[in-house]
Amino acid sequence: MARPARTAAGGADGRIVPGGVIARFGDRLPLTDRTPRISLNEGDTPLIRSLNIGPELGVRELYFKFEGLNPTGSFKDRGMVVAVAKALEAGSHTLMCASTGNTSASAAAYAGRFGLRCVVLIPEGKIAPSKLVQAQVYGARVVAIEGNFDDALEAVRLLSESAGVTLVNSVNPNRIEGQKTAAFEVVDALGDAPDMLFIPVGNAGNITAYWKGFKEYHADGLSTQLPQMIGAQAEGAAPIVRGEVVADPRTVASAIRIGNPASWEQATTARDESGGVIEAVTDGEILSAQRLLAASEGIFAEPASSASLALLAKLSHAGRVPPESTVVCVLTGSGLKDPSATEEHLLPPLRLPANARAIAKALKL
Ligand code: AN7
Repeated sequence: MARPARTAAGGADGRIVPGGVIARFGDRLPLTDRTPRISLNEGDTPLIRSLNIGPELGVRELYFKFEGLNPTGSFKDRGMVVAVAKALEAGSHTLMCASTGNTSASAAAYAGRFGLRCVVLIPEGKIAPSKLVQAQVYGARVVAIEGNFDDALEAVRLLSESAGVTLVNSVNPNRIEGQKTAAFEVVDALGDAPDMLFIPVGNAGNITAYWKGFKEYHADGLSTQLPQMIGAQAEGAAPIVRGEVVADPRTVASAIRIGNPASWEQATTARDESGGVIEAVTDGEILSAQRLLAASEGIFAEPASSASLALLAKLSHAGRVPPESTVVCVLTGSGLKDPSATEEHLLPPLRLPANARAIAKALKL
């Protein structure tokens, strides 16, 4: 299948070029003639070259894959569009998921657009308020359970055994298929795979998907190498790092507050096949990486996303990132999703009278 031009909307003739992951990468996705070619124009996110952090850390080429610019503000849309297309093809009437927030927002958006019912289970009081608002405004039925994400996932696995209900967590292989397209975009943009890819790890679907994507492109001769996969977990929610389930995961990065990742084994396979590591960063390291990214690169990513940069900073300070490396940090979601975690570390606004001279004086202009 020919791949349409990268521009989101329209060529010289003003025609709207179909956008989205299915239009652009359909030949690498599990589609049939009956799969509807749906889209919310997800994917095609920018790979932003670092201006300041790379040189500060002594990394020759550092890039940020900013997935916060997807239609619902996170990488989940790439996988959701494929999972929903396949659910429509199968004749499902309901999407169901457990979520720390972003999956529910994404599922709800596609359900609304494509006429499906959506039910999401969230851990009560544990998801960022903006993500809950998103799920609600897109029209999902939100059920808050007493328990954590892992409990919610267990429940939806059972509930989705009913006919006509499709589970759209990343245990659904179509989610992984859609999300692997981010790896394709990284290779397309760089002309080859990077040396190292830093990525936050929660339920571990995304690290699984990127690794699959890199391997597929490499097998087809579209890259000369494979990256080391470097996964970042939050210290209070680091089951893979510790090698055991965390019964009561805790971290400011609510998106990755997960104690028993569904794709645990696939994540360790990605780590081991690629010669990478999965390590933990503290909440303090996550929040300072988030502020650094915003203040010195102009990119506002949510705390979970900033874990990838936090781990890069940690490893490079320890001399574990060769200076000539090409490094990509995946920034999985927008900072606007979860500003509350950040607010307490910011300078409050200056309070002044509405008087230009007084303002100029206070600011030493
Ligand atoms: C911003 O929405 O699990 O390792 O239910 O929202 O593939 O789980 C979100 C996960 C990283 C971790 N960054 O990805 C959910 C959910 C952000 C996220 C992850 C999530 P996975």
